[in-house]
Amino acid sequence: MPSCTGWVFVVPSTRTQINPLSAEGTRREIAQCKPRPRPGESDNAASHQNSEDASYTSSCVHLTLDETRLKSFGSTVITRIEYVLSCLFLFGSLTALPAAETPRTPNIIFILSDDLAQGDLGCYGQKLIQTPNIDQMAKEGTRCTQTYCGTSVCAPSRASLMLGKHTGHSPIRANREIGREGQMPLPQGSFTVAQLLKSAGYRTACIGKWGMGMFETTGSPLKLGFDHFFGYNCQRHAHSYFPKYLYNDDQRFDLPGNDGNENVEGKGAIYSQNPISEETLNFVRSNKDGPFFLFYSVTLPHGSFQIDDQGIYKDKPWSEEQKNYAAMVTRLDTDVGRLMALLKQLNLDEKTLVILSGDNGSSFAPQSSLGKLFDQAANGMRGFKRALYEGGLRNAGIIRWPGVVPAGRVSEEPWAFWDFLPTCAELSGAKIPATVQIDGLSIVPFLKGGSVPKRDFFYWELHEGASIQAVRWGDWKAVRNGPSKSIEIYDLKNDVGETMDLASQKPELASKAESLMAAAHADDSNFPMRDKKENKGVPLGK
Ligand SMILES: [Ca+2]
Repeated sequence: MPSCTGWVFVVPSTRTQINPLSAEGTRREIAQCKPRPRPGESDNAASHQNSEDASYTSSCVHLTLDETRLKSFGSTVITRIEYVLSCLFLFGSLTALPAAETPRTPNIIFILSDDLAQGDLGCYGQKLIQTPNIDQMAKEGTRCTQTYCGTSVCAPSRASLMLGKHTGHSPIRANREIGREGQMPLPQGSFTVAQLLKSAGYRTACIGKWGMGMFETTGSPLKLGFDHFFGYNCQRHAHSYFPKYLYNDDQRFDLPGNDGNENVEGKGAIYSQNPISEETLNFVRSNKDGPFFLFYSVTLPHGSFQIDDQGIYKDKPWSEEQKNYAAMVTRLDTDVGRLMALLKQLNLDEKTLVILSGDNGSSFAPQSSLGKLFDQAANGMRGFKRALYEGGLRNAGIIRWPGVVPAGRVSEEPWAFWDFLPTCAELSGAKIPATVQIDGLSIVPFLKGGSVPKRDFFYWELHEGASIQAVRWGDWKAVRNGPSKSIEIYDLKNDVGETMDLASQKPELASKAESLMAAAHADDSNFPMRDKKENKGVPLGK
């Protein structure tokens, strides 16, 4: 990290309240969308504002949204950034530091789509939904067919990713709403991958959706290692793509003209993915001298199935839901493409590890009209969101880092979300505190062309209704759909669809699975093992 003294002061200009759609040519300042520099740190923004949407002047920093262009382009909100910095003497002194004094560790971007199905992507066999940019990313990197989510719904899957723990040890093991807005927070003492990377000098941002604690709780992303947050904190709030507001750090970021309707008929002036996407680009531009960690927790294509433009699907003979869903997946792809293009433009390709996945399997049953049309289960997996069969747990796993991660490799080697934290530790050189227990293993050797580490087992549980569990060791998979239910045994090598329960034929495997489940599961009073709902538990961390 470059050393420096003093502050760079960031001063938002005066905000005005003007209806964006009635004020032709008037730019309304909507927020300062840039991570705030901290004492002793430089503001890198000054060195790289060369794009057509950005200009560099001098004296304060603010982000403006060009309202005329917003109206003209309809679905595409084009933000314009005017960076103005005081303390130019500080910038001058920093640029004079020799590069050799700042050895690099890679930038890390984890793109986590919400409710994406592996089978939604062309590179995993999708025929109807177009995803050219993600397919290209897969060609340029490694495509994993057995990347496992933390579990099969949002919050606990994300907690597993953030904490490096499987759901037998994680403090979040179900989606659980707390109050009118927000979910059960990560408790005091949680140690996230963002805290880890921050300790190694990374600038960190979560942009998109959080869902693990509102700002006043112990689960606030801003208390757990993220320098910057932008988007939805609450999962339910994220059901609207035309929300009345998002959050910029912990401050409301109003989106005038939106109705906030969480149903499919929601409408508005600003599709939330527009400012969210722009903010990811802003963060990368502002931190191009790195290292940075971007947790791009994109809400697409989670319901409600709202889209501002059905694009190439508009005239398809499909239902509105089918057209909207396809357009949402393609919109995800388009914005991934924009991010990849920016990395290339900034010469960050070979300095940046990018991983793309989804937080749980498809939200559609294979036999539903949408599931059938898009044939998301074409790869033969059983189950979907909220189940612990492979269709609920396996997701896309596309890993790109030119020059390091093999290009064009397709791997069946399994790894899981809880491997991400120790992988980041090895990449960054950051130390995981001795008091922090994790379950994951670093997959850095795999990233570099080798194999995933050997391990005894993978484990999942979920407490939505009945407490369900699954364990995989080798090619054997066990599922128990409630503590009093029988253990099912499947041979994934020959039966990825988990169609033939071998428990009665192989009782020794059922016994082994029971032992593994017992070893992996730590009791948590918030998530007692139950056969039936309902289990509200006690809110943590208020
Ligand atoms: Ca989800």
